[in-house]
Amino acid sequence: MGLYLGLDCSTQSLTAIVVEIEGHTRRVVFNRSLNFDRDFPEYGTTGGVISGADGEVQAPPAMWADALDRMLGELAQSADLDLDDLRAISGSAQQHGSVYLNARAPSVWGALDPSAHLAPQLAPIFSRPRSPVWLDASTAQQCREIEDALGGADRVATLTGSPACERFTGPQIRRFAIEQPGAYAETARVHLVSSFLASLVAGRDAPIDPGDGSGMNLMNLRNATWSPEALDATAPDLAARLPPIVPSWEIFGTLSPYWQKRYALPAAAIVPWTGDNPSSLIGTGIIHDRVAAVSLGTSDTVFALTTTPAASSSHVFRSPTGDFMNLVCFRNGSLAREWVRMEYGKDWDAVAAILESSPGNDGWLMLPWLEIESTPRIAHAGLRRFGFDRGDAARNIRGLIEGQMMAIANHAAAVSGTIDRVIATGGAAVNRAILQVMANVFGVDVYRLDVENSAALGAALRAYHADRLAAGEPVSWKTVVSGFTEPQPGHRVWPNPKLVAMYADLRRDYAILETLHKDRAPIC
Ligand code: XUL
Repeated sequence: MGLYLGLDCSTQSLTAIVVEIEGHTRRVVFNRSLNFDRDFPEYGTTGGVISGADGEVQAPPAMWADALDRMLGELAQSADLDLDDLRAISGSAQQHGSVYLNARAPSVWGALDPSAHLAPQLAPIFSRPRSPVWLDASTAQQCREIEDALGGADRVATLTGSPACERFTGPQIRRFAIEQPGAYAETARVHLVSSFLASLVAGRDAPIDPGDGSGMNLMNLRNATWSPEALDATAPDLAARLPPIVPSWEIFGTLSPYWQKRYALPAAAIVPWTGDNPSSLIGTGIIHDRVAAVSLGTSDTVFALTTTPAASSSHVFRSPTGDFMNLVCFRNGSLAREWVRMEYGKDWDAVAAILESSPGNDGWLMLPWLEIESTPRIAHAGLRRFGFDRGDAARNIRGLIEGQMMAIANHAAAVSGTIDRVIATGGAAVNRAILQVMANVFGVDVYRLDVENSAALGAALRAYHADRLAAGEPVSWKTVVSGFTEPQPGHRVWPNPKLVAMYADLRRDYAILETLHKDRAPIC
């Protein structure tokens, strides 16, 4: 029996999925999540992060290490698993966030005491105790400076796959280097969240994979190497501070002696970690043209695999298959949905009933920018209501969720010219009423997959792919995902043709409102 572990460190939680693959047996045998706020209250996070002044949003990397420790402990105690069969481990993490380590890190994680918890032992390695994460929007000035140095936003997008973005790693590093030059000088290594956790698992400095590397504004998208001119435009001596970039499937180590001794785990192979979106690409089985995935998580994202990057997409990343993926990211995802539900005192069943009772919100629209938004770029947070006020619970709830779905569908045109089918994933995908709105707004079938956390599943499947490749028995991506990502008939949601026509009109109105209001402050 072969067991493969995939971990996903998202904004709010750490998830572990183990798949068993042998012959025709393909099943998920372990699936558990730890929630940062609930299970690690001592770190004082809200939604997994700590917000500061001037758009700063950070998280303590020690919390992620703590969660990793507890999760591997729980895995080791799982009576149903024979972990001697654990062959390979990979993972994914929220993209763009960065972890700053001093020169002591390699000696510390190479000599950890297996009888003691991980997080306290890591205290001496951080040159910056908190990591800026993807929600951080404090780097507008650094984005402008990087774009000026590299010849403008289009040039940065052509070179790195995205224009300079506030949440991307390069602008974040630049702000740190300029504002805290002493701490930057002490920084020997800048990791992504993904490569930091991969380092902890392997007990050695991990590489960055091209999928997550493309979310940094530092990597040459075409050849997946650090771009010297992007590095120069960002911070001094950055090349020496970045890990190497290696192919997503290149095994770089084994589970460290710390974990082997601490939890009696085997020396499983460690496969580079990637970003949650590239990992979800695998975990949703997006290996075909004309299929887009919509991930409804802390961020909402829509993405699709492509062999030729689209100039119109807001972001082009490398995919773990070695191809490319187009992606659009919306900052106002589950936290905005949760907010509107709580604000009007409803449970999710009541929200579903409201969505079903009057699709189209009687023509009234909302621009759902509860927080500042990344698509389109909205600097002034605040809901924009058209035709109703904040007292009307049903119209606010419908307005927000329908608005989100219209925004996703309108911007999805940039990731894939033709979309015949949508695969929905992420926490909110379990809500059938939301998927019905999505199907009607997109005008195509929407499928939900059995496994909710497609990023963790994708990581486990990537571990399997890399393990077979290293064994000289390569497996096609189609085979890798089969048995795990086929849409189940019971999870299919069909569009209603009459509502599709109505939403087509509303989508046009929504697009006009979005254009008219994106540079204006909220009025109500
Ligand atoms: C993508 C993005 C988010 C994070 C959080 O560009 O910023 O989707 O990866 O999950």
